[in-house]
Amino acid sequence: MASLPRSDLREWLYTIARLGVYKGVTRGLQAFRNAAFRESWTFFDNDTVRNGESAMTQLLLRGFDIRKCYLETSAQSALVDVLRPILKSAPLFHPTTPSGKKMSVRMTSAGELGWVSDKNGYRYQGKHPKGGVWPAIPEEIMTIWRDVTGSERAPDCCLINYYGEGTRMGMHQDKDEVDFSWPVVSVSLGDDALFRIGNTTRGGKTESIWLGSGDVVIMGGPARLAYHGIDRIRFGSSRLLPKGGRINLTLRVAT
Ligand code: MD3
Ligand code: FE
Repeated sequence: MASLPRSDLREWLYTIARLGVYKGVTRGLQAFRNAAFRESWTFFDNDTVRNGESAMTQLLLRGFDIRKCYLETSAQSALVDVLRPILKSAPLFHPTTPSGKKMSVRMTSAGELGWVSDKNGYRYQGKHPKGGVWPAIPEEIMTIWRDVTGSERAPDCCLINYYGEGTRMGMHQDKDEVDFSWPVVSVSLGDDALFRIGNTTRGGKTESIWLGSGDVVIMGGPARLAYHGIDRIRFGSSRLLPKGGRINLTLRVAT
């Protein structure tokens, strides 16, 4: 992978704008350009060819390391295939918040631990709410973790979120893990989602980016405790999942 000199920034920004990678900014490309110079950026040309051109597909935004199109279509389908038996043995459920509100996202987990939420609070536990142990994290998913984190330690939880039409996820921090020095890795499959990134305290300015099928995001360092959420999905924008919607996998070291 070749690193691009900073002088290629302008062209890169237009490429991104054309691909629709960065949206939801109030002043369009200008705001994006300003953001680009405020942040530290890494440019890669991973030879992703779109419309006969090579597109740069990594961007660093507030410490979020975003790999657009990390998985090609065949790898995305293969992942959906390995998820099918997992969803059979550990069905998706609607968690409720400790205050009793039903969350609109449906969830389940793979790994030694799964994340659950009910009237007793948020936590990781060894069993599905219906009682069974969680299925193992498939090797295909472990490989993504190893490739993007280079970490010796394996994640002990792969949270599986399903977003149907109208599902959203409010701004929150992920703080139920024991050690925040481990990164969290997210894999998006299916419909596009508008992902909002905030700060390590509630409120303040936020930035949004569309995550598409095959995109991978690594949250480490300062990004690990940033507020984030999903404002909406573009239901039906992808044909990966037969019934539509979006699956997000998050790999975590919980203990
Ligand atoms: C930043 N999921 O499961 S993925 C979550 O698309 C969650 O389903 C969203 O927020 C989703 O908790 C966003 C990106 C993400 C995931 C976990 C993080 C960002 C994160 C943990 C810490 C910091
Ligand atoms: Fe989260």
